[in-house]
Amino acid sequence: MKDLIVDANFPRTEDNRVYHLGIRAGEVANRIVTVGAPSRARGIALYLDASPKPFTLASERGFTTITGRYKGVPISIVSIGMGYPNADFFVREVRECLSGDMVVVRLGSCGALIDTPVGSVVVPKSSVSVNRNYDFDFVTGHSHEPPYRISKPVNADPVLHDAVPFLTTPRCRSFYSSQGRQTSFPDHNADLIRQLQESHEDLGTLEMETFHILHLAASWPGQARVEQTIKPPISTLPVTPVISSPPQPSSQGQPPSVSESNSHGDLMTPRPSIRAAAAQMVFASRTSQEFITPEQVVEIEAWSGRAVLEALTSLDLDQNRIHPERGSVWAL
Ligand code: R1P
Repeated sequence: MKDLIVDANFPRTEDNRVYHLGIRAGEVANRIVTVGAPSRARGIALYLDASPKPFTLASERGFTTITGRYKGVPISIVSIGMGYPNADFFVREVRECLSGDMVVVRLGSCGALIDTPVGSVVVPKSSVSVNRNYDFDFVTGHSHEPPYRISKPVNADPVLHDAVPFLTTPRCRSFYSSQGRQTSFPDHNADLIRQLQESHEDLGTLEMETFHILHLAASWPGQARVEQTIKPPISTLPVTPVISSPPQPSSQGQPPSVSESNSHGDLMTPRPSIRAAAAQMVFASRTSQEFITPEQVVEIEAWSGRAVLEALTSLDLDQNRIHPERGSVWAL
């Protein structure tokens, strides 16, 4: 860390850069493609307009943000690495850098449980979470607890659903144990995929970030409520629940925060939204055990990346509900 941080609650630098992504308002656009690998982000960015020259920021924590225009429409490509904690940093920190509506499509890789060849793309209508249960005794295998917990589904925005089959996609906390892979650890997961398929008959793919992105989008104030089945942990200690409230809108003369304001800096009504969906490139077939080749990766990332850019930029967003161009890195 080389910059002075001025806020312990939502850490930012003195010039308003968020702590992990390193960006500030005006460096991320309302339409966003998020990917796992920086090379994928750079590959998709090759399709951006030459002018204005795309802005690129690689943060110290491994996030890369590339912002420019595609066919004239402002768009960002953000590489977040792997796992739900990084997805969490991404959604929360981008949201605080963005006025107006936020529209996110994750373009990630996955393993397919259905009989679809590697190199195809699946667009899930919803996602469930598979969580390793730390209260299960993985050493002895004796426990009143199940080794894994499976959540209820959370839905994607219906934006990408027209052209491809509707499937349910679980998000798994880990690549190995929660995806039913057998390793040297006693993961008690030999039956996990069968259980998943029994509980969600249209289960299609396994990956690690989609559920959390969809869940945060659905949890954003003003969005449809998401139901959860995950039980709270059992504690033997007395606990006093404390419910925190989000900061109140600026009724006491404070200007609205970036995340609740419109392109004029005024409080936006209705509130800014977050819409999220995912497209998942099948890199591994869990039925045939086939794995994608490097040549196929180049090919699939190119055409699916372009398809996601097209899908996002053809979305009709209200011009009064987008981040101001003035002062932004996409200003012409
Ligand atoms: C595991 O190899 C990683 O690949 C998948 C998983 O979700 C996990 O992040 O997605 P990405 O290719 O987008 O990283």
